[in-house]
Amino acid sequence: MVTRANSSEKAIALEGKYGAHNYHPLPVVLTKGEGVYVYDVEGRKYFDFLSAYSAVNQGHSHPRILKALISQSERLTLTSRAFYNDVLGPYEKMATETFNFDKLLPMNTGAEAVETALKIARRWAYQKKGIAEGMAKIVVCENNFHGRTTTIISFSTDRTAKNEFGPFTEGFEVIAYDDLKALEQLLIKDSNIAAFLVEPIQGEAGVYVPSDKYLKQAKALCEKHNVLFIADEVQTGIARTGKLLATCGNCDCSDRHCSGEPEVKPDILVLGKALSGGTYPVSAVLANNNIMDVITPGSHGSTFGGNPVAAAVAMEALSVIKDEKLAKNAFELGELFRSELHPLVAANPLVKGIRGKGLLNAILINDTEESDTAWNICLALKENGLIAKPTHGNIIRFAPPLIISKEELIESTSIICSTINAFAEVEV
Ligand code: IF1
Repeated sequence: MVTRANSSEKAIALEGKYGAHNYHPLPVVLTKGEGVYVYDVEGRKYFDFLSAYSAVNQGHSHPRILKALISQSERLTLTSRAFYNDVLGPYEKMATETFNFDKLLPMNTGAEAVETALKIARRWAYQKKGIAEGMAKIVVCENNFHGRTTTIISFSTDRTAKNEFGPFTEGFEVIAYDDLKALEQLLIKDSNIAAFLVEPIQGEAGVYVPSDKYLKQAKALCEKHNVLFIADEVQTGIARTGKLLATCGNCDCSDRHCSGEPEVKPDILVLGKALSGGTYPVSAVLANNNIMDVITPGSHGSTFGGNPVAAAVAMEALSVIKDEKLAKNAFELGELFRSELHPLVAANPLVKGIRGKGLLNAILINDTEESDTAWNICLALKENGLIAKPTHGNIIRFAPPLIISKEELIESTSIICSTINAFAEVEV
């Protein structure tokens, strides 16, 4: 029987007493989500401008995705991969055709999918590139975020996420993000490089959008040096940045929403989060046969990876993205969001800048990373009916569900502008 806290205060107290303190949530207790809105226990309504870190791109409790979740759950939830099931194959076919790869390896969380991609890259290096076993190295970027497992934090540069969790996994080289020279120098110097793992936009680091040519030229350097290009699109994928993928549009580039920059096709693509529309943990690794064929029976797996519910939900979640043209909406409303906030950036000294692509944006608060200004602004936004969360101190990420309408976006940007302008008056 489901028990619910009947007040926000009680819910917060219960989590404080009985839950590990691995987060410092904004003091709001949510009990319902619908489209772009979430509701707290006392019935207050908010625009959700985090979308569970871009997992709820299709909107909260999308009816079509829920229907797939419920009907599959009533039929068959889990078989393990010891046996076949009748939805995994159709899902793998749909997803590989959608993203234009030969094969898909299904996992559950983003971190598991990143770990899987690292294992595939290492084995490819030994079997296909001829690197001596145990010597493969993978290049990553400063301020990366790829998950929380011990191997992944081994190459993190975020002390909070890494400190006192050692000993760490070896075989990683860290270079500056958006620095082609650093990448080229390393690829020339070290013949044991198996792969380059990169976020097309660094989400957690503060929505860092690299220079236009970075991804394409980084991919070209990888090709030149026989190094795999691994795109972590767990957060930027599934239409969030105004294209189906931040790296590889794979859409009809005649559409206005695809700004037409040439596609960058990763060797290994990592997806998660909105692959299920936020209803279930679903992640995936996609690659072509010459890379994916290093995975043989028994060499990798997961109890829940590729389960029937995940497959059914992911098929519907991807269909919703296509049918509702959410990449186009993200592109157009992302442009509107940034233009609506430009006057605030120009006029208010508290806001240093705005950056982003599609509906993955962030404003830079004119204060130190250690300050609580961004946090206090988020508290004020919450009082005015919009929830968002700072990332790295002085940056506030704004990422609503991609189904947001123009009217809802305008209402949201006016909340953001009026809140920050009022805040600045009080602050100053
Ligand atoms: C937390 C951050 C965002 C991701 C990318 C892999 C993963 C993530 C690019 C791992 C996950 C989540 C994790 C969550 C908060 C959130 C986050 F703040 F941690 F960094 F979005 F920016 N690659 N990001 O963004 O996927 O295993 O979580 O399914 O750990 O606090 P996961």
